[in-house]
Amino acid sequence: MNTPKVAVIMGSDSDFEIVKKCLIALEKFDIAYDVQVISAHRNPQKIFEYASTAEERGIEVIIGAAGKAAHLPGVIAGITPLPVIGIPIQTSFQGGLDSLLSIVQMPSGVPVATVAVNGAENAGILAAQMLSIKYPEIRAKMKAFKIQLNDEVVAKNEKVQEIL
Ligand code: RP5
Repeated sequence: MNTPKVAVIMGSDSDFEIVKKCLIALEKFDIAYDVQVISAHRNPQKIFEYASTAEERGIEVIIGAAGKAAHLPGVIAGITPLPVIGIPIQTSFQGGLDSLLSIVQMPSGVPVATVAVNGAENAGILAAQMLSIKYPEIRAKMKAFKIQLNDEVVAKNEKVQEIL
């Protein structure tokens, strides 16, 4: 098994169904990942320990998924020099607006690259794009993925044209 380049941390196991979409995206680009359930609120010592040692373990991007008062990605970004991507998890309060604002409204100096509510797939793709700056094999897969996206829309348009 390759050394994980991406850490995917979720605040609770209840986030896992959404987080799976991120793991599938990373697998598409053959990116090894480490997945953990660590809560910024319920075990803060552990998140400090994990985030402060991630770089020395070879992690290059950290993805944090959390819902409600979703401090996890921001706390991670405050600890590590690595780029952090946040996934706001949908909640019963206004469709997850609580999670989104908790993650996106970071103070100056501590950014979290925030994807849409439940946007776990995009978090995986964004992590792959960050890594593609350094790894040509990931860049090549990203270019192929872009062509695939284009081809899918062209095919959809052709179907619509046939109906008209
Ligand atoms: C957050 O609180 C987690 O990320 C999760 O989205 C939410 C609810 O957690 P559980 O009560 O289901 O463990 O910290």
